[in-house]
Amino acid sequence: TVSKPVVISTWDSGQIANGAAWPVLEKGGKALDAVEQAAIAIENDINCCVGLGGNPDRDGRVTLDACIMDEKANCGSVAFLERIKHPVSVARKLMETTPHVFLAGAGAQQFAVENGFALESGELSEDAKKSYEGWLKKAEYKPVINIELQQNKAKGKADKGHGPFAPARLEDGSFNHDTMGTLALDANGDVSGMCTTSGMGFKMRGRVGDSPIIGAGLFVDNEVGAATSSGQGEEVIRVCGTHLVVEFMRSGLSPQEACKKAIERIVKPNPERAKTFQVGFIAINKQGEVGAFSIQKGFNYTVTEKDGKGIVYNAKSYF
Ligand code: SD4
Repeated sequence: TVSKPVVISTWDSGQIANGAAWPVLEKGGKALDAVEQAAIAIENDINCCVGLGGNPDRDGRVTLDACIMDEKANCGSVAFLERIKHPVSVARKLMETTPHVFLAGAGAQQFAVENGFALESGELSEDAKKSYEGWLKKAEYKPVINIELQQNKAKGKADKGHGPFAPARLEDGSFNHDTMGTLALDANGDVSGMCTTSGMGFKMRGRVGDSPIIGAGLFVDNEVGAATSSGQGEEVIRVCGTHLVVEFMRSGLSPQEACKKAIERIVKPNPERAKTFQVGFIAINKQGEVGAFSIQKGFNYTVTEKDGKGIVYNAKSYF
């Protein structure tokens, strides 16, 4: 039996994304529209890692990466996009109105403005300003795994995971990962997905992660299912991570087994080094089964089906 509709998003902040996707799916709407609504909701939210409120690059500017893919293998991506509030909607516009699939930087911004997207001020959110000032003090460039979990532990607080509910903003400016990826299977049985992020906080200017790259941050194949990722994008790009997850599902693995095998592929060449970064995958198949797997503990995801309630699950992990 196929369970549908269903929507799955990265992190517990996926409750915001799924909450916006569900009304579309519940009415029998398209997975593509549902995942775009998920993106808009999380891009409107002020949080460390998605949208214009997110952490800036090391030069103090917020640069956004995003993509979207539908059941017909149509896709659109934008990278290194500045001062535009809804990068996934720009990616969708590109997908639907041009022969291209990927625009970057000034050209992506020009395309957005020409298509009626407002050019925002480019000012940092209060939170981002604080994080950036903190980061500038040391300007160290070192990822810390699930840092706010560790901080919560140190403060004797319960582990709350990532997300706008427990923002991964750090006074010393260390950064963490909280990209929003959303996958939906609609009532018609079609799959679509999106991925949106401000990328790695305090990244080098011009750095692009996995999130806008089809096959790395997101992949959809309507015969099989879809996958999306969060974490250190460089490691996902190296193995074409989400394409790999979908191919593993095609060969018969469940979404969770497929995510696990893709994580193993990342870890295998250098398990010692893999201890120093986080990657998490989520996936959905055409039966509406979902799954996830990460390198380190602390990755979670939100699933919404039937009653419309977003339930948060902890992913199993390699270490
Ligand atoms: C990136 N994968 O830019 C993204 C970062 C991320 O939560 O997941 N942030 O590498």
